[in-house]
Amino acid sequence: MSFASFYDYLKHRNSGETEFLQAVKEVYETVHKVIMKNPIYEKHKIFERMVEPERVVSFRVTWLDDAGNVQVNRGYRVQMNSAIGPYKGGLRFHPTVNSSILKFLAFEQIFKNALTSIPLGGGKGGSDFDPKGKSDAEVMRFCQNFMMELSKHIGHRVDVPAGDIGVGGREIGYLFGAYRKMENQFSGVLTGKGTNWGGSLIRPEATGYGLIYFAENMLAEKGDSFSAKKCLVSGSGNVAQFAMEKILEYNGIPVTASDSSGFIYDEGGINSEKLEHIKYLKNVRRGRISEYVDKYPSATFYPRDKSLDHNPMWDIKADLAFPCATQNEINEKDARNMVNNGIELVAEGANMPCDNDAIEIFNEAGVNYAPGKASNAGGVATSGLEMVQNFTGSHWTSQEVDNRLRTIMKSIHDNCLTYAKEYKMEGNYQAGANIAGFVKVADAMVAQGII
Ligand code: NDP
Ligand code: 2IT
Repeated sequence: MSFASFYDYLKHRNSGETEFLQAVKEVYETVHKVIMKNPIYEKHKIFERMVEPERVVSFRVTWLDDAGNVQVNRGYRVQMNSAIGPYKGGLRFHPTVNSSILKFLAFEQIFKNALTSIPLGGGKGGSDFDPKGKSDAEVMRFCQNFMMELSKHIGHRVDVPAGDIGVGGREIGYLFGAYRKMENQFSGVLTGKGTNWGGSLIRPEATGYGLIYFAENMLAEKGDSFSAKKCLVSGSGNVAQFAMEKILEYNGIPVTASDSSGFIYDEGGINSEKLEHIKYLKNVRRGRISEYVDKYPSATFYPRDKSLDHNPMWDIKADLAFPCATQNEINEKDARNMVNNGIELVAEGANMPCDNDAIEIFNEAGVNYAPGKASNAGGVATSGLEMVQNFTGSHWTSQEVDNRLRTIMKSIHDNCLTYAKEYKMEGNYQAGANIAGFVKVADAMVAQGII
């Protein structure tokens, strides 16, 4: 099928699902020539099958708020592809969650998980529930009611959810407690668990650390390093915090952090002490990044201005950029600003933070660009290591897990370059990641027949 007719077919079947269509288009543009070269993929309709979830469940979640009012939310699990392993992927609790967002995330997860070299299929789930401003008791009641339905569809050999935006250690605890009680079973059904009840050391750090290990490999490839490099980081949650921690360890200088209300710019650099304060603000107080300037008045807070067609944070002159908040946070205009300011490298901590126009601009300008499917895969890879520890009843040291994470990130990096070279797109991590992930899953689907 030609690209144009495939895209028409896709739009017709998934009308209005803009994020899902965007994610599929991005992959299809790079794997199209692989499909053309291998008629077996076309014959088996591999790509048409990959864009059709194996199963989607959508369910009502009813819970009582602290005032005794009944609240109704919608829960989902998208089980996208299990050709190479059980469904695996996070749960997102955010008011913007809908079927398009979760299908895009589950679709990307197929290729990301294939890159980790651990046998994991692709899935994603979540709810339009907003944990912001809710008490611990409200979050607990929501999680218990969410799990009442989700538990029917998951299992440690079937589908293993984890965290994502709005789902961290607290939520995983409540979800795991509810599952254990309902199923009368202590199993590795979720990852990101506490370390004294089946969790892996380094899982909380893994996405951010893995991102910086990946970027370090990209820089090393060009004979460069993090030393004294000014870094733009967006977000201030799990991924952003541990990315900044590792940047500091490598002597880079993070100068920004953000949340949905705006960003802070600290020209002098966010050092370890300041980063500890961000962790306290976001994890303990569950406050806003704007409060950073109360303690460090030499920094500036810029409130989010929705009337602008770009984000001024990406217009700050810097060497490296790590978008770690959410999808579509870098558009064409932002990318142009970054290129004009001489940005050297952009590595995605978030999923799909750069839109397709922005990626094109980076590629044309020769910016060293890493797609999230490769550069943020350290989180799910370490979830895979947590599953291995749960299956074998072992508990590895931080050093052991961290060493494995480093090795995995290096091998994903090298694998991207190998595949990019094979398909004559040397140095293109985007093409390399998509093709490497695609080929692995496609071959498994062919081998397993028409199902
Ligand atoms: P967190 O909930 O810990 O943090 C999310 C951060 O992004 C917060 O600072 C949040 O601000 C900000 N944010 C969320 N939505 C928006 C928005 N619409 N506009 C601006 N800022 C926003 O989530 P994570 O750090 O875990 O996830 C960040 C990204 O990384 C996501 O894209 C996620 O899919 C991806 N990812 C996460 C992995 C993990 O292991 N956790 C693994 C791989 C990828 P606020 O506090 O205002 O909501
Ligand atoms: O986007 C992601 O890879 C995650 N949110 C982590 C998924 C996982 O299963 O650890």
